[in-house]
Parts: sequence; C-alpha cells; structure tokens
Amino acid sequence: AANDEFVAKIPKVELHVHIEGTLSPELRWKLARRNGIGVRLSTNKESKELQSLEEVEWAYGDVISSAQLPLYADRPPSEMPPTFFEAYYSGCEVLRTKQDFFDLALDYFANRAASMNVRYCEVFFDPQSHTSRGVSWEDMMGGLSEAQQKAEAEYGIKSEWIMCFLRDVSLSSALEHYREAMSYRDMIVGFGLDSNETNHPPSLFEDVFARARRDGFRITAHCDVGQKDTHKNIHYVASTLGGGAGADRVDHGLNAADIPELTNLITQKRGIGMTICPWAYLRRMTYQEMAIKLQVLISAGTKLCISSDSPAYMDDSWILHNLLLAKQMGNLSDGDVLSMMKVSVEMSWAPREVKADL
Ligand code: ES4
Ligand code: ZN
Repeated sequence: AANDEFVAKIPKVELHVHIEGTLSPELRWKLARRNGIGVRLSTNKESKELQSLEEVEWAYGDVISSAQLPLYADRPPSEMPPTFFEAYYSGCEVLRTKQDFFDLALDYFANRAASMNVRYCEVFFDPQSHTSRGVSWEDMMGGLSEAQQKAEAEYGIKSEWIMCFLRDVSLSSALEHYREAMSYRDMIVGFGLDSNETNHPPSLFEDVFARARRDGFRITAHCDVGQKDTHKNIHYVASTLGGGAGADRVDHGLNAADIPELTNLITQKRGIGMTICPWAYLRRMTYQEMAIKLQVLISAGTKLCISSDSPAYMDDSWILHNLLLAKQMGNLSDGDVLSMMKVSVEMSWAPREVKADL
C-alpha cells in the first residue's frame, strides 16, 4: 500500500536491537560450517542436531514463549520446539572468531538496517554469553567495531553499542565484565540489563549500574512484558536504578500503561523514553490488549521508540514490520510515524553533532 511505502522510506532510528538476535538461519548455518560445529536450535542438550539449512529455517519458525511450554508436555525432549531464550543462546554458540562477530554485525547493518533506511542505531550486545564460551574481548569487540566502521563508511549508518548484563547470571560476573569492558570504554555508550527476568529483579544489579552511572555512562534495563513483578520492576528502573535517580530509558515496560502512576512517573516526572518492540509481545498478549496499552502511552505523550529487539527469532520481523504494526495498533498517520521518529532521535544517546544531523 502507499502508506507502507511512506514508512518504508522514511529515515529511521532504532534503539533496541540485540546483535545476537539478528543472526539469520543462513548466517548461523554458514558460521557453524566454518567453525566445524553442529547446529541445535536449543541449548537443551537433548535437542536434535539440525542437518540442513532448510531444517534450521524451519526450526526458527518454531520458536515459542515459555508460557506455551505446557502445550508441548507430551513431546519427547528431542522434538521440543525451542523457547525464545533457548533459540537465542544456542545461536550464540556459532560465534567464535573476530570474523564471526564482524559478519554478524555487518549482516545487520548492510542487509537489514541499510535496506530499511536506518540512519542511526543503538545496538545491544551480551558479552557474558560469549566469554563463557572462551571468546576473547579482543575478538568480540574487534569484530563489532570493524563492522560498525564499515557500516558508517559504506552505508552512512551511524551507531553506538550498549553492553548488557545477563540478569540470570550473578552480580559478581556483571561487575567482572564491567571492569573488563573498561578497556573498550570508548566503544560503549551505555549499559543495559537483559535475559530472563523471572526472579531476577533489576535491584539485584544496583551496584554495577550505580558504578556505570558514576563513570558517566547512560543506563537502561529491560522490563519484559507480562512478567509477574513487572510493575514493581518498571517502578524501580524508572525511579531508582543507578544510584537512586532512575535509568535514562526503560526497555519494553509496556505494562506501565496499566497504572496511571507509572505512566506518569516515566512521562511527566522523569520524561524518559521507552523502547517498544510490538512483534515481541504478540507471544504474550492479544493484538487488542497490546493496542490498548500502546494507545494509553501515546495519549499520555510518553516518548516511544519502536524497535525490533531480536528480529531473527521473532518471525523475521525487523524495524519496518514493527513500525507498521505499531502504526496500525495506534491508528497513526504517516505524520504521526514521522513525529515518533523525531522523538526517537531525541531519546537517543547519539553525540550532539550526530543528533543534530539526524
Ligand atoms: C531479549 Cl525480548 C528479550 N528479553 C530479554 N532479554 C533479551 N535478550 C534478547 N532479547
Ligand atoms: Zn531486548
């Protein structure tokens, strides 16, 4: 449709995309071959090894949310579809060398961001999911950095990296990785918190976020949709994280729409933005439920940046698909989408001179 063409063409800013979550079946298969390792679509050791690219593509289409697990109770372990985190972390296993990290990041920049006219992006990476397999900081950061430079030189795409801590791993591991990351501090604009939120509230990581804030970094944290403590966690992130002042952004946090006080805290009191990845939430709620929450935030004037999160594992839905879904849910005009993009620029942590150019 003509409308879709408008959204397809506008210059875009994406502030919530995990580089590991952009690993396509094709690249996963290629890197596995190159590194001489098998592909399993789950971290579950009983899951069967996939024998062809076609099988990998098929398995990507089978990723489920953990809430759907009971539906598969009678399946043998080797036939279980992977949950999102199983698929995502098993994908990381093919990332071994500097070249692998370069290829991963360049695939996103060159084949996805460039074709969807993303002009600037802030990209998450998860060092703990790589150092645990023996990957060196030098290879990880070297590969990412060279891809970033090539993306800017060849496609004019500017970007920053946000390093995430895995919340289902210990605080001491987060602190150790924070210290190690300081050798690459010029490559890092801020710190985030991701992975499985169940029983891992943001307050557990207060020490490392307070330190990051003191050292001059921006901070953010995932508040996944539909978590049992989601309102408490959103409140903590927006009001307190990082030494008592609250984060600079909330990732997801859509459930803030449920409680006027929370919407108000984020929108009026703090004036911070939220990154919203609608496709990711379709596994957690109905279209209609999501549309209502999104409309609450839009009416409240909350700053939003529509993003893709982990597009390869979310039905191959990249920023364009997420924008079109948000546009439909929010009954937005082309002009509204354009205004949202300006808000996303405002929300970004781009250097002043880059921001002025976006
Ligand atoms: C993630 Cl959707 C989501 N939630 C939490 N952690 C993540 N890491 C990558 N995608
Ligand atoms: Zn995320």
